[in-house]
Amino acid sequence: MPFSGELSRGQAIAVGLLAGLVAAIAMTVMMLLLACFGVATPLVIIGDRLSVFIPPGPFLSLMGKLGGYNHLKQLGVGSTIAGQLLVGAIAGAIFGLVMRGNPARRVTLWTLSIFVVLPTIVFAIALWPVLATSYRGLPIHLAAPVTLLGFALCVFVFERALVAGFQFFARPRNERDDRVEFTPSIGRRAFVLGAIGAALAGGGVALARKLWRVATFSYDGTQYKGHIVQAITPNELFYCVTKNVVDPRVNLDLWQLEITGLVQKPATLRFQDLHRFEPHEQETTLMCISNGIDAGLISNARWKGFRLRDLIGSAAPLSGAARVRFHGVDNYTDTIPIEKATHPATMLAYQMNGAPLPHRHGYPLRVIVPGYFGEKHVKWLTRIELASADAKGFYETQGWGPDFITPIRSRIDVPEYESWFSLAKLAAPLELRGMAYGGDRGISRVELSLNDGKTWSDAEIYYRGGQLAWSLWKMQWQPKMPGDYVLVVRATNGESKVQEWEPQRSPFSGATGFHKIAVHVMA
Ligand SMILES: Nc1nc2c(c(=O)[nH]1)N[C@H]1C(S)=C(S)[C@@H](COP(=O)(O)O)O[C@H]1N2
Ligand SMILES: [Mo]
Repeated sequence: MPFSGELSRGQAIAVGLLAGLVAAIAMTVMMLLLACFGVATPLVIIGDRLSVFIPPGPFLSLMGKLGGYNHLKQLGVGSTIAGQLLVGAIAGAIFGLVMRGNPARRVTLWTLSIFVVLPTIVFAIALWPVLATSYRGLPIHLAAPVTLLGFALCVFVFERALVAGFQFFARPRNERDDRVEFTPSIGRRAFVLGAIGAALAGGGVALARKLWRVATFSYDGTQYKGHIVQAITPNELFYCVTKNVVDPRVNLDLWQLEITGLVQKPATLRFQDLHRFEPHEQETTLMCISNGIDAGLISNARWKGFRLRDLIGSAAPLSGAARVRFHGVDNYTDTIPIEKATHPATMLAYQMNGAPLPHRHGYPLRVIVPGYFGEKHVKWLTRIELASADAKGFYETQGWGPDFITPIRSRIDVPEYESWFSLAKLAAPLELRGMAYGGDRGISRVELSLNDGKTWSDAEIYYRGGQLAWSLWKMQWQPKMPGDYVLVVRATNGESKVQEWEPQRSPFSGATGFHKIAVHVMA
């Protein structure tokens, strides 16, 4: 026996807590480092796993309380880190108590089993559905083992750091001296370990800041509305919604597109292989299911890519194939009926307004499903799976839907809500402008009411986006009298269906109704 020292109960707990905390910091730093390389870590996929259990009602009210989706994500990552540090410190304290009798005992097998193998098994089981996540675009079958390996590495760092940290206290001060004295050196050693922990934490903060700069917080929820609205939304202004904290940056050398499931000829394609399909270009508007009546989670672009039906056709679907399920590299999935998937306007896009698809909009390939809510337009696509039955998508599992076909919508972009005008100063009529969107059925008419819906007159459609895109409208208005005006807009789609409020439609299937604004005219 190298020494006969024994820690008091209190000392064992204190030393264990400190060693556990420092080890948990080291583990968290390892996770942040892996995250910089696009590996999925518990910091984000625990949130992915749990968020599907939050129904849209509580989800929206939570978002309201916290001040938005981004704050919800920050809370998710923050509490995962805090929870990790807490669990690490507690595990360290228990470890300290167990080791108290013989602090310098050699441990490997049982610490490895308890701190590495066991957590990895629990992690694999609890997070099974979200393991296949890769922010570099690894194929699904590789993404899951890489995530698991990354996690095992992180808990291995924890285990090694805990054991080393604890033994740092237990080691005799003088190698030849077998009388171990914990005091007064215990305080000094705690200081040294604490300093190491603080230095590690500093490194972690530096990594976290690096990640923060590329995180989605700066752009998730970007809206496009108001006076800036043009026919085609510039890529950098296009609305954006993502479930991710840090979006994928796909490496084309790792990425592949699989066509699997109920097909006779499953295929795995590299990006360059796609060019054997005939290119196809079209203008299409996308709108998020959560887009409020007056909101800007809607934008329009020209997309270039391939018709999905050409790819599906090349794989020879079996007769039972009724649904097509898309998988993104970020483990986002959604499903559409085969009839919609093989419609000539349903496409896979690799270009947006003439430029390669921006990373945040799904580089290198995304789905475009005209007339369906944004949810179905899966970004960072990596697998197309033909199936017999429906499988709920990411947001659908939360409780969004069940209807994913966009209702008719229109919006007044100019003037702003609660604008004030003075009749005396009006040199020319006011120009009212806005958009109207009819899903994949186009827009045939836009009407405006200046008296809260009592009477209507036609607006001029000055930009016709065609079947799949929004149209833009305008109207000159010369107010005759001062007063408070309530302006309302309503659109008619290409099938003569007039926009309406659908009280029977679930609010989680997208809002219906009319955009109204109040405008005040003074003498
Ligand atoms: N892989 C993946 N695809 C996704 C999402 C996502 O988080 N991951 N978000 C969806 C949602 S909710 C919407 S509204 C649209 C938004 O597309 P955009 O950001 O390009 O405007 O992408 C959809 N596709
Ligand atoms: Mo969305």
